[in-house]
Amino acid sequence: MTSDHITTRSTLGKVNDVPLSKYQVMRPLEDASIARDGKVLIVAYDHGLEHGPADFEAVPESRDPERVFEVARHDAVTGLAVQKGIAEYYYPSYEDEVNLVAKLNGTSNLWMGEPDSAVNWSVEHAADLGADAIGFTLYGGSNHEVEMAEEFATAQEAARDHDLPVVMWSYPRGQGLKNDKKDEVIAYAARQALELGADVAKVKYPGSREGMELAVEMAGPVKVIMSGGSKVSDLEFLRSVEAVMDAGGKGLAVGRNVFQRENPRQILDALEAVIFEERSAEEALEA
Ligand code: FBP
Repeated sequence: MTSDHITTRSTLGKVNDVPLSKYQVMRPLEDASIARDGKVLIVAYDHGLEHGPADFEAVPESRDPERVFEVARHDAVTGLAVQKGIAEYYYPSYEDEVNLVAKLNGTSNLWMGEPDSAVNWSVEHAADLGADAIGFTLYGGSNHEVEMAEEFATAQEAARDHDLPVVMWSYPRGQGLKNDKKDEVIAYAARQALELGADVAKVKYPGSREGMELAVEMAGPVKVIMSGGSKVSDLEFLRSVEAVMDAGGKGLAVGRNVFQRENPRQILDALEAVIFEERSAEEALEA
């Protein structure tokens, strides 16, 4: 959204009567424009780059970015994560209705090397476009982890200068990792987000509430949100989101489980109930 919507340091006040430091400015997620009641529901739509056209086959209308921008106008959605090109073409028409999460790095599926992600735009460029937050992938465990962490540091510090919250797509993967969804691995991913200075850690669902609790504990003040994953049934998906919220998670960043549905607004209604109204998956579906 426009700069009027971005929280400024002067509005952030104090924590425990101690003024916030320059580096804590965006930590209270409650004050960020990408949050509602301290929770986050980001629609991710960078799949055309990350996975290619195959992700749009199930619902061909989802090829059209405008359809997803329209979906992101839903009240429950606190941000839309897209790459630079989509932001440049479409965001100017939606800046009053949609919060932009500028996904700074990303790589196509055409290249099969050790996990890595090119930085495709700068924080300055994203801020010029009116971004409300930045998103950045870190593949911990990849042979490219060191370079990616250095690139993250540059982006994170620039984001602090622009008062933009930092969402880390924290996805351990690489030749050394046999199971990237084990509880300990997801907890490590959440911890990396804390250690490296993210405000929000987007991690894969480890498969249980207990696994998510460990990740939340490891992340300390960093808000942990679940990464959507491939499309599953309404009930299975909502139950995983419910487990994440019960574990102390703060929401979700989701792509395929929204735009691969014929009626994305219906699942967003249900997600609103589970994330913001603390309803169960079953209640959300009955509503
Ligand atoms: P989904 O909800 O569709 O899983 O999207 C979340 C996301 O992180 C996207 O931002 C990204 O394009 C994709 O997952 C990456 O998927 P993968 O884990 O297969 O690389």
